[in-house]
Amino acid sequence: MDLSALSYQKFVHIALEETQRRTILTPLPSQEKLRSIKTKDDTTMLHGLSFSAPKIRLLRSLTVEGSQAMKVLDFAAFSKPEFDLPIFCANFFLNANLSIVVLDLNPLYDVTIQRDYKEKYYMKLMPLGQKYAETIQLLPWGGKITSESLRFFSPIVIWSMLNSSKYKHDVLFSAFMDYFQTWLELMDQAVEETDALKILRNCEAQHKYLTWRAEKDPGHPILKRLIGEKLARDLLRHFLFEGVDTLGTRTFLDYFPEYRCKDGSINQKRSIIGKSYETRPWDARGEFIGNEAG
Ligand code: BLA
Repeated sequence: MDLSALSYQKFVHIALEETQRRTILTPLPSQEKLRSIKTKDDTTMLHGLSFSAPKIRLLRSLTVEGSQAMKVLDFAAFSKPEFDLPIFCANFFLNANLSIVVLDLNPLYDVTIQRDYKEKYYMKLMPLGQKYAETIQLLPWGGKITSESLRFFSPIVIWSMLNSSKYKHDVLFSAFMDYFQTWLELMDQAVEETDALKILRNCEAQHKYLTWRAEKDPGHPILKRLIGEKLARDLLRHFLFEGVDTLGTRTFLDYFPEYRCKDGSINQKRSIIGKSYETRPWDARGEFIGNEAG
């Protein structure tokens, strides 16, 4: 597929415009450093933007564009810990053969365990998930995934892996905007928590999520190849998953001890359990129906 006409810049611009209609965005210092980075191959550019707002700790976007070989969008929003809002997560990867889509309001708490959290946010949102996964069928379940990732996904997650000729940029744009508008509405309605213990729990939950992604996100090898190990690490820890070094003190192995090697280092494999969930592991009511063997 010819990628030249496709760009994720529009996604970012419109999402930021919509956000500004509802709140006041303040640019964060991290965006100055990473506003644009030229890659080693000299044709691809990385563009970063990051903001905070009264209820938002971090709203950031990274695009990789330029060369015809690939396009990437990594867009996420994290609320301040006084709110237990889901994490807005859009990760799109596109090359000539393959397109990968992850779009979700990632739950702060594992919804298969914390039913009250699921009720609070997702019961109302099931029709939204159904719309793209079932009704229009243009973004079908992408097949087996890293099992460990699933606990960070919600019942309305769109996970899709398409060959690029089937890829529909405009459908993805409308799904992205639907999901982001939903997140902005949740933000509007969110009431500040005052219980210090609950705020601490929210903080820790975000920290666990950041710790997972800063270590195991599938985009890392590409970022390292494009900009080198050192800058990629900087980008991950101080930009994409900013907060990983400040919101908590527990380490990756504290949260995910199953990754500990005999010598005490972190197992480099993305998954210990392996890939599973061939089909969508939630039903239309958001009940978990998956098992790891499936
Ligand atoms: C693949 N990206 C994937 C996959 C998932 C995600 C689930 C399928 C492979 C797998 O099962 O691991 C995304 N995984 C997530 C997200 C979470 C998670 C969002 O756990 C959140 C909790 N992807 C990017 C960026 C790049 C990228 C920035 O976000 C590139 C710069 C690339 N993702 C990318 C590639 C693949 C992929 C190349 C396919 C190759 C592979 O599986 O390693």
